[in-house]
Amino acid sequence: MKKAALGPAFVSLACLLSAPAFASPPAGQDSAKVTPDMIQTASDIPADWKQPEGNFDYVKREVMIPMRDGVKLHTVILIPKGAHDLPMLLERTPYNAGGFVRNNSPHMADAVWSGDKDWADGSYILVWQDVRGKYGSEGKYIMTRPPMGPLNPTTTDDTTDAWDTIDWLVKNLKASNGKVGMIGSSYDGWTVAMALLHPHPALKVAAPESPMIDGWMGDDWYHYGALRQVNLDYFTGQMTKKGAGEEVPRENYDDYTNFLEAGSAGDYAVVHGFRQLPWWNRFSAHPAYDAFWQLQALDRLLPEHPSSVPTMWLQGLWDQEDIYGAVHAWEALDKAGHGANNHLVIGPWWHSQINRDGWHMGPLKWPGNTTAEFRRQVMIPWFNHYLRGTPLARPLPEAMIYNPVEKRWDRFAHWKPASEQSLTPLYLQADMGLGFQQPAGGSDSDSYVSDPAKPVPYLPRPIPQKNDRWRTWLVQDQRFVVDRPDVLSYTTPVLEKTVAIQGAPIADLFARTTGTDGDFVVKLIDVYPGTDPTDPAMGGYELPVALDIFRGRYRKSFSDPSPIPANTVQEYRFRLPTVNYEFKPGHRIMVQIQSTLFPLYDRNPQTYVPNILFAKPADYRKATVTIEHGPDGRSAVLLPVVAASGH
Ligand code: PG9
Repeated sequence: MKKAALGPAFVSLACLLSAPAFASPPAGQDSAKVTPDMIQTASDIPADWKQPEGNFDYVKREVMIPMRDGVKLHTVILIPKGAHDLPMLLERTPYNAGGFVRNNSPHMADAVWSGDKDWADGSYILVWQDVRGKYGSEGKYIMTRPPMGPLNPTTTDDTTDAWDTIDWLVKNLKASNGKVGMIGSSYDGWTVAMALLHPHPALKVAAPESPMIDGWMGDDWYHYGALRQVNLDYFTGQMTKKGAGEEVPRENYDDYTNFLEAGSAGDYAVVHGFRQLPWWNRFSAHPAYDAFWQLQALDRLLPEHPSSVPTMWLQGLWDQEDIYGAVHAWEALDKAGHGANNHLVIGPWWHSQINRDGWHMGPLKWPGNTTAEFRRQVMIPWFNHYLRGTPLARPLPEAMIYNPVEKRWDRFAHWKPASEQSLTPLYLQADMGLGFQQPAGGSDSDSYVSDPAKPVPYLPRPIPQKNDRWRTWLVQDQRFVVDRPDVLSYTTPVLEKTVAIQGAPIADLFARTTGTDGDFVVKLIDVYPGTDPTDPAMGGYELPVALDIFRGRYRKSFSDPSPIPANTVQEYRFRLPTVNYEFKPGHRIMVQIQSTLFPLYDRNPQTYVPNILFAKPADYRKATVTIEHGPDGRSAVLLPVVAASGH
């Protein structure tokens, strides 16, 4: 048999069998002479390692850009090799500019993360910068640093820092065409909005994505005065270290238990050391919408300093963190006469999803990758238009809002701000009914006992702190609470015709409580037919279309809260998030009302205390809440009904 015919296995076996003869030479015959090149006493880490970048399709630069007060900000720049005349895309962040370059791939599009890949095709210079005091930047970090003025007596803010950065970029990046676009989501969207208060002339286009605009009214910190206490982790994550801080340590897996056992949000914070955090001390001293919040609310400031930069205000229909910001900034600018260069985009997305894939939102599936398609077909061509003069195949309308029922983008030449909407009341009715006709006769109110010891969860328990369902909680099937005695669910008969709504529904409740304070949660829900042959899991699904919470003490004034007179009907009127929705024949519309949404929002003690953040255990009392829908008050959700699309 020829050796070759035996194959590799045989060869290696043969080698192994014969190996011992060579592996152990007789002792004393090995040379063991030590030569100098074998010895290292200095560090094995060279002082300044340089990655050979011969095969890289980009050059990475890290620079410290000086601001007007001498503070230097750490900035990471990726320049396509051989670039000339390229626009720059700037993102300013408290989340580690260095981390936006995920790895050292020689290819720019592989080195950056997620949504940035679409910009890394060699036609943009990409720039990320750490805001003052975070990660590589010098200076002091101040949470969403208020603009210069009464709350900021210094000579810098994120408007001047953006200005100085852009000035440096256009003067120092020879490969650029001297034009800058800004993007960024959430906090980074806030930095875009700040840049717009006094933009550098080279800033030619901007897209604040899910920007934090008014932290008290409806973005990250409060919604209409109810504290989003799960964000206390954000305080420690951002402000205990210059880099990434830790989350608050937990006793239990279920945050429902953690927050319930802690008592008030303030007790929880203080036990966990928050008194050391200057932001917590300022924050907790201003639970109402006083000057502290008003003077940093960007939807108030932007119309006072309108820019001519074409701006795309973008957010998600189910944005679980900043659902208020983009739409209110756009409305404020539009109302002040700046609609021409400001556009509104609302996609079928969770918070910041624009920079990731967008095939689905929880159980709702879209016909394509809605985010990638939007980036590639709308956003980047629009930026290219202003940054390199490329003609637009299709102009961007005033508003583009996704219709999640028809699963298509609707383009609006004129989108009405909420104040111009015409509204149709959908009344609460007797026997837990809901309808467009004014209620007549029958029982005219419904009551529940709201017990702060047993608050209504916002997700089925357990709700761990690291919680995958956080991103999609706003589309959570509401059947998990529908049978609770402290949740009222009013439902229409099965619809025979489509009810289409475009705009912001308004909750208009007339209610009594035995307490002297209280919260009201209103959910507008689409109840799916009992079976769905194409998607069985959606049979009977109760999909929240729009929901929000309102803290009762603010019913007359957001800045000057007042106790609720016990057992006296009061009106609670508040706006729900903006939607573009169709309730289809065969579906039913439901309105759910409850007084807690826990632990996302802190519990209202239901006894009036000066500062709910520091309510004491004895302040938390059961209250009987009565919702009126008769002569004492016709509670309703006012819907921005429009003619159905007929598609
Ligand atoms: N929603 C986050 C945030 C923004 C601004 C202040 C605090 C938190 C974010 O995702 O950046």
